[in-house]
Amino acid sequence: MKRYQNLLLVAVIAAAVQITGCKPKGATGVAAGSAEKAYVAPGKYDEFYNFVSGGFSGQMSVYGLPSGRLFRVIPVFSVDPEKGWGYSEESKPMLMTSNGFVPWDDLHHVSFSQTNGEIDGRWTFGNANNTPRVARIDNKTFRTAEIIELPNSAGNHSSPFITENSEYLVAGTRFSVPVGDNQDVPIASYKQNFKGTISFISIGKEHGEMDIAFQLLLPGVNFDLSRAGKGPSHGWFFFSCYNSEQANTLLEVNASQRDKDFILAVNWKKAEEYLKAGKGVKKQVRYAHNKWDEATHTAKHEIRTEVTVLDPAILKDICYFIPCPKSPHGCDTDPTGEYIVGSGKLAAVIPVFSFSKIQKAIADKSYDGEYGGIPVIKYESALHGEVQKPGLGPLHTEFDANGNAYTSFFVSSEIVKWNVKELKVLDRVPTYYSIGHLSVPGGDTRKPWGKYVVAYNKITKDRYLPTGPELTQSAQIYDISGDKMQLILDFPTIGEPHYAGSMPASLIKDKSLKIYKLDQNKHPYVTMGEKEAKVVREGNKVHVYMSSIRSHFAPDNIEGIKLGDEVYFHVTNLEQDWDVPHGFAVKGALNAELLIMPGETSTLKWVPEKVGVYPFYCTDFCSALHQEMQGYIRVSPAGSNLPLTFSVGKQAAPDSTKK
Ligand code: RUQ
Ligand code: CUA
Repeated sequence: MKRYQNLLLVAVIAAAVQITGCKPKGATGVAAGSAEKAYVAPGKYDEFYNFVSGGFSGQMSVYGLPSGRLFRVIPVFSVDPEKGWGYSEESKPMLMTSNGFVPWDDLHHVSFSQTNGEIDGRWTFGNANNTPRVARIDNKTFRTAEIIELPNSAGNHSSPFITENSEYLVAGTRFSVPVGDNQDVPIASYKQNFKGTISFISIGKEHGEMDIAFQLLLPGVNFDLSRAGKGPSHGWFFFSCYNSEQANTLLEVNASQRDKDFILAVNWKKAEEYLKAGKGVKKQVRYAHNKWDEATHTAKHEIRTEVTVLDPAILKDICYFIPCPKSPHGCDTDPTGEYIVGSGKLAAVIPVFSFSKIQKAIADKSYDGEYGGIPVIKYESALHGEVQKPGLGPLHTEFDANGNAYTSFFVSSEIVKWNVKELKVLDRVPTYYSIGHLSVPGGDTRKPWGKYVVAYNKITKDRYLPTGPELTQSAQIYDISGDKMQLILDFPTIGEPHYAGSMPASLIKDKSLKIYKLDQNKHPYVTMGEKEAKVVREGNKVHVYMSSIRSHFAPDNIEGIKLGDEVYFHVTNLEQDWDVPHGFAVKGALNAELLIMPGETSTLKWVPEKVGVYPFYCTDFCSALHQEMQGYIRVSPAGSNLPLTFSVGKQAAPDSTKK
């Protein structure tokens, strides 16, 4: 009977999910007069930077809050022809993996570096959900500075969550897979052969360099989301897991059987001790580590071959499972670090666990047996309490500084505010529609700034002008400064937003880089000034040392290229002024443009396939005479003996056409 009820609940919720939830009808949701709270006058700055994941676009976008104005799309895991990311010779290595060049991924979560549990503004991290990787973005340049791949992992979803002094980022695998030497096993042998792993990525104190410190080998469940402990729970990590049924097919039914799945509590300080004591096992693997070098304006790609694995089924006091109703998604720790909120997608309550009770349960061995060799703490022994009747389909929870939690409900399309200690629902507002994540500035840290909660919605039917079969995804900003949440603005987003984070503009704004200093440019093919511009042939490789400055290239006439040549345009932007990039594009190139920042060198590879004279030009409207910023390159037949020549400002004599 119980099982039948479960199936019924699943069916009801699945049906509700398909019709995209209970849509609030009619109203725009904005009360008169409240929209001006989102108004930032022309020429004025926003109060917060909002970094938003781009989902299946693979990128991250940066908006202002509360205006919702889009400032920048940062290319991370996907090629971006607008900025030449993944097209320039310098940036191609950033997208290399152990599988080769991967031009796309699925970025779900963002995370900021922290010091003492507060956002410090230095770096932003993002996860690749498909080919498991984590990226670090330098907040000074708004550019992806480093990408590390994760071996023994398949689908890096519970990532990249961070500890309160940026000791580690975690990356838990969504899909369990066979790991180890023999991976050619029947899918039906899931229960015997499939394993999940969680990677702990260390972050260099000064420069943020990422390295895989260790991995935990875990039962074959799906790890979904995660949060680090804070304050008293610093040293611990909490992960939601579903599919504790270990189904290998039709998960929508087969992974919804059990009444409770788990939250996994990980004592990473303990793991560190075991690591020091030499209890880790070194495994031979292959994974990419790619890093951008600011001096050479070039990425380096390397393959690393070793990782250390700890087995918590043997090293008993690293991991503990806590039962959590039902297919939990979000797993969020409150600012005090005492409370851990599990959000079961199919659960009728929100369970709140207590860190101190978890510690006591472990001390008292208040267990309900084991799962995959890991102790299972009794539900009641870990539980602080349950929020009753909160809504349908809880997904994620963020916090303000006053002891309140804000939980998103996908199925009932709403945000519900409740008090963490008392577990009382205080307020609810509709979202338009089917909210996924939500975000309060600093709402996942020890110091939330409160003020707003931003909803990231999956569906926007009827909110925007139609654009064919697909409509924009969107964000909605709610003012949470009063007792009642108040919708103040909708704005469309790029890709599908999953998680996002915000921080006060003051943490980044004055440190933001304005130019790259030309005299510090260590690119091997830099052109320091126009006099150094030249073209050099090395066999069939032709290196063009080109400079760009308002409003010409040097050289801008090149002859003596032959079919079969590979031409490398190394373009240095000589400008030393803020916001004066130059672009570079060649007719017919099987490539994107370059967009070269002041003081930077970028390289476009071009293999001409037809004889002719090809124009190239600057693509970025840089000056009044931008339209004049152009040149020609002549390509002759393979056997031609035309010498290689180049020039700028050499105007042909009136009669030169006669020769
Ligand atoms: S998820 S909409 Cu990929 Cu973070 Cu919950
Ligand atoms: Cu340089 Cu337009």
